[in-house]
Amino acid sequence: MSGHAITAPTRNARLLAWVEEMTRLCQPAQVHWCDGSDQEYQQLCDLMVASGTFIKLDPQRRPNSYLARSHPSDVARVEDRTFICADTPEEAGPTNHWADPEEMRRTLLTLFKGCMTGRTLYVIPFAMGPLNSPLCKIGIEITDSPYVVANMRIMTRMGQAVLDKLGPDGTFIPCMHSVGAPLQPGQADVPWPCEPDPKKKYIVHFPQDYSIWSYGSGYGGNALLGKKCLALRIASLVAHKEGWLAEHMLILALTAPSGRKHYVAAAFPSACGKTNLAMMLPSLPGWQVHCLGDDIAWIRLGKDGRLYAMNPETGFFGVAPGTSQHSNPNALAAASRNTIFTNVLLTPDRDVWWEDMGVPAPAHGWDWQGQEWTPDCGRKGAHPNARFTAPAAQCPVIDPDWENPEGVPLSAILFGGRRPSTIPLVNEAFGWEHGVFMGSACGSETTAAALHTAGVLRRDPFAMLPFCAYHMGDYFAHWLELPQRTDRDKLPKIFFVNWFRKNDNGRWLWPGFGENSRVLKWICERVDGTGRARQTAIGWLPTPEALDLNGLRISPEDVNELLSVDVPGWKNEIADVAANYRKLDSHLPAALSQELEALDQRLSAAR
Ligand code: SAT
Ligand code: MN
Repeated sequence: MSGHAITAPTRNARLLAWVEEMTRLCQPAQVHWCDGSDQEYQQLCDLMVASGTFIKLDPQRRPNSYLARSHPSDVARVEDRTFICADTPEEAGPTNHWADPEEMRRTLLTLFKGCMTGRTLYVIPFAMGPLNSPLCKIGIEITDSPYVVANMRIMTRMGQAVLDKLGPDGTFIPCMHSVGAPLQPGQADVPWPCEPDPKKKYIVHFPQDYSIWSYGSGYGGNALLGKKCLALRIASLVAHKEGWLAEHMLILALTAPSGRKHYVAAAFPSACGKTNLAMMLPSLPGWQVHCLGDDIAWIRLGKDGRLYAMNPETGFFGVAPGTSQHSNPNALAAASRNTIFTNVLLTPDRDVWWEDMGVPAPAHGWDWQGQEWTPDCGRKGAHPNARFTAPAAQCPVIDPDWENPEGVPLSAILFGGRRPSTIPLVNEAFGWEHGVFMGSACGSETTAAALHTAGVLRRDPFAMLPFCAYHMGDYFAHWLELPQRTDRDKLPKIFFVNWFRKNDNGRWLWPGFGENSRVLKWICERVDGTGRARQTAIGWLPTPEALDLNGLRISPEDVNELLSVDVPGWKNEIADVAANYRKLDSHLPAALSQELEALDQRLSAAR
C-alpha cells in the first residue's frame, strides 16, 4: 500500500512540491498515491475491516458493501465551524463565518503539524465533472482517512486518469484533510478517529488560492472535500468569476408518454428530498423520470443560449432513514451493492436497516453506535442523518446523458423546502427576476444534515446558505445578470414547490414521492405552453383541473388549500424575507427589493 513521493505517478512539479510540503508538515508514517483501481479499493476496504472501521455486510445480501459507524460527535456537517477566509469580511458577506486569512493559516499550520503521525497520508487525485467536460475541475485531496478515500472513489472520478489529464503543468485545487487524531508509537487506533471537541473542528476555504483545509471530522460534507467544499463553495467563487453557476441542485429528465423530454434542476436544502425527486418512480402512467444527479449542478450558458446543467459527482451520498420501496425504490436499488453505509443499524444477518425503510425492523440488532438494539428500546436504530454512498451508475433510472460533457439543456428550475404552512404545492414565477426573488426567499425547516436544532424555519436562499462562499447579495446579482447574456425566452422557467404542506391538525396535505410527478407534469405543460394556470398575487398557480389528479385519493378541500394564496401567511413571509434582505445591505440588488415591494402590493390588493 505504501509508496513515497519519489515514486509519485506524476511529473507535475506544483503537485509534487505541495505533497512534499504537506508530508513534511503532517509527518505521516507513509504516503500512498491513489490510483483509483478496483484492487486498491479492495485493499483499503480489507484494511478498514481489519482496523474495525468497516464491518463487511453479507455478500449474498449486500455484495461488496460495508457499514461504518462514526464517532457520536461526528455525524453531520458543522456549519458553525465552516469558514470563508476572504480578504475582508464584506467579501464573505453576512451569511458566512469569516476569519482572517493570515490568522487562520497560522491556526491551521499549528493544527496540521504532526497531525498524521502513525497514519498513512493518501493523495487522492480526483475530477469533478467528466474529464472531457469544459467545466471539469481537478482537485487533489490529501487525507489520513481511508474511509474518505473509499467514499471519494464512489463520489468522484478518481485516480491515475486525473493525473494524466493534469499533466506536467496543469493546475489543481488543493484540498487538505485530516481527522486530527495522530497516533503515538504503540497507541491503538479506534474505528472512527476524529477530533471530538467541536471547537477544534475546522472546515476552511481560502478564496485567494481556492484552497480547502478541513480538520477534525471524517464525516461526509466535512471530509469528502470534492463535494460541498469544492463543487459548491469553491466552485461558487470560480463560477462567479467565470460567469457560470455552481448550485445545490438535483438534475432530472422527465419524459412524457409522447416521448417529449424535459430536463429540470431543483434546489432544496439538505435532507429535503432531492434524492427522492431526482430518481422518482412517477405514479402517472406512461411518464418516466431519469436521474442525472441528486445534489450538485454546474450550470453554464450553451452556444445556443440555453442553460446547460452537469452533475460533477459520480455517486449519491443520500440520507438512509426514510428511504423505502415507496419513497425511493431506485435509491434502494442503487445501494443494493458496492455501497458504503454510515451510521445505520446492523441486523443479525449482517444486512442494514433504518427507520422508515418500509420493511419490518429486525427483532434485534446493533444501532448506529454499535449497541444492542431492539424495536422497543426507545432509541433510534439509525442516526437521522445516516447515509449511503452508492455509485450513480447503479441507479436503475440513470439518464443516458448523465456523463454528457456538455450537460443537458434545462427547461425548468425548481426551488423548494420543508414548509408546513403558507407555501402552495406549486407556484410559477412571472419571469426571471421574480424567479430569482423566489430562490432568494427560499426557506425551510432545518434538518439533521447539519449540527443544529432541527425543525425551525430558516431562510436558505437557493438552498445555498451553507454553500455560497461569497456575499449572498452578489450571488443574487450574479443570477440576475443572466438575461443580459442570452434571450430571456431561452432561460428555464422558474417554479417554487412544497411537498411538505400540512393542515391545521398537522396532517400532510399532499402524498409526495411518486405523486410529485403530477406536479412535474404541470410544470412541463407550462413550459410547453399548454398547462392551465391562474394569475395570483404570488405567481401562476395551477387551476384545480390543471393538475392531473387521476387515480389520486385527495379531497377537493385539500387541493384547494394546497393551491390557494394564504394572504396573512404571505404577509409574514414578506416581513421575514425583508429582515433577511436588510442584512445584505448595499449588496442587495435593487431588482429584488422591487420584487418584494411589488409582491407586497399585489397581496394588499388581493385582500
Ligand atoms: O454535506 S453532506 O454531504 O454531508 C450532506 C448534505 O448536507 O447535503
Ligand atoms: Mn446536499
